[in-house]
Amino acid sequence: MKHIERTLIIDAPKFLGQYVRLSGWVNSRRDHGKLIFIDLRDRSGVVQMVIIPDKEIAYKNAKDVRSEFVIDVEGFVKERPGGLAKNTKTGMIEIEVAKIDVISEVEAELPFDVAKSELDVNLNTLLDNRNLVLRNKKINDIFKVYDQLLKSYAEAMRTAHFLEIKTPKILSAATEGGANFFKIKYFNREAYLAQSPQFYKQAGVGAFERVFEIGSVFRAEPHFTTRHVNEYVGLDAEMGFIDSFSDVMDQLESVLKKMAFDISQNCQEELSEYSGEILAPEHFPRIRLTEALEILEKEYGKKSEDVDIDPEGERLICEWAKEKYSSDFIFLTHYPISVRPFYSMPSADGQFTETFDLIFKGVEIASGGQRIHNYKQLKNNIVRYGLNPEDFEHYLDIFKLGMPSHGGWGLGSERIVQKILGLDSIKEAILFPRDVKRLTP
Ligand code: AMO
Repeated sequence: MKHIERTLIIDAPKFLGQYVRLSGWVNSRRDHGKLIFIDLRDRSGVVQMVIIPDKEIAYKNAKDVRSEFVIDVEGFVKERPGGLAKNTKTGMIEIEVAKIDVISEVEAELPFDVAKSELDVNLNTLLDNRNLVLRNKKINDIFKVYDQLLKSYAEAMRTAHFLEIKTPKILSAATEGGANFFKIKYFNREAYLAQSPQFYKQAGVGAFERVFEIGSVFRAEPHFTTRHVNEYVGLDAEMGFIDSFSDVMDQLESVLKKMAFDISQNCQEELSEYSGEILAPEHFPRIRLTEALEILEKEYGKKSEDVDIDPEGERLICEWAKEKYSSDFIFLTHYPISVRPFYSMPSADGQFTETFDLIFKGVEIASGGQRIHNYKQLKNNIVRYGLNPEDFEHYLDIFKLGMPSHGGWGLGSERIVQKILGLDSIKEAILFPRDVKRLTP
């Protein structure tokens, strides 16, 4: 027979009465003695196929195939008798198979049925069997939402004339300081994995005014939480010639509104599986951190020892914002100098900083603010933070060459997806997550 082109399963109904070729994975197989039914899955959907004994070779092959075998099939698109399964996109048809070729077999014992609509397994099983698990439709769909998120972010940034850059991830010094860096062997020297693109995106402002990056960030945080991993993908941005850090919040707000809009428009099916919804009002509420702490004490009886907010406080302040402003987002502004990095612009009062965190559905998804752009002020601040300016020689160089006022943010991509879909752990929103104990698969 003449070679015919592959048809995607989603398009099969358009070929009613015609002969087509489909390729994919065996989602399930039911042997009814005389008839064999195979549900075939490709990237576009699932379709029922029926194999009758008259087609001897196809029937023999169908007897041998098992779940997850990859097969190539030819057959006729027929109306499905009884019009069953009308709720699926291909439920009105079935394929009467004429020919089955096995492309590859399954050589392993399958630990569970990945075709089930809900995989009733724990997080470790989900992560240990990642290659199989990612084939489950509901889990596969997490990454369709993630894909839309990345696309919307890049589009929003380009529309606002930010240039996309990629910065080095192997550094001679730990960017953000602290203890949460990975030291690596770099030929005969020591090096560090980038804890953020902070210094390089600021350098980007010196050259391009507006830059953004979608890139890996490495944090040696020994945390066992639902919101931390040791490698995540940061959505960073930095913009020059700002009047204040409100400009940065305005820009971030407009990016998130576009991401929320695109996802609710283009990922309706995926959201419905997770009952995900996003409340993104015209203006996200913005309150000072100290005000938030007062609200927590007054409304929820929650006292804070320090001028900072803990995860429980973030959860409660989001509850408050949802009730008062119908918003899943809230900006907390003006963090004290003691909890912000040395490059943060101090406020006029000398106690607080021109910085913010953005909290979404109970979790911090972004940090940002205005940066110090004056060389002398920055150098003095490094000393004030008990750091050695010599360790920041190359970073300080940027500020000797003329720098505009500027600010930016770091936004965690996986936390957004986790929170939109209501996933218990951030790790479910990552293809192959890395945590304290996990370096495989
Ligand atoms: P920060 O350290 O707050 O700021 O990080 C910014 C955002 O990155 C995400 N994030 C994480 N996601 C998963 N696992 C982790 N371990 C993790 N750590 C952080 C969060 C967080 O809000 N240079 C500054 C940003 C800036 O000011 O531009 C920075 O890195 O969503």
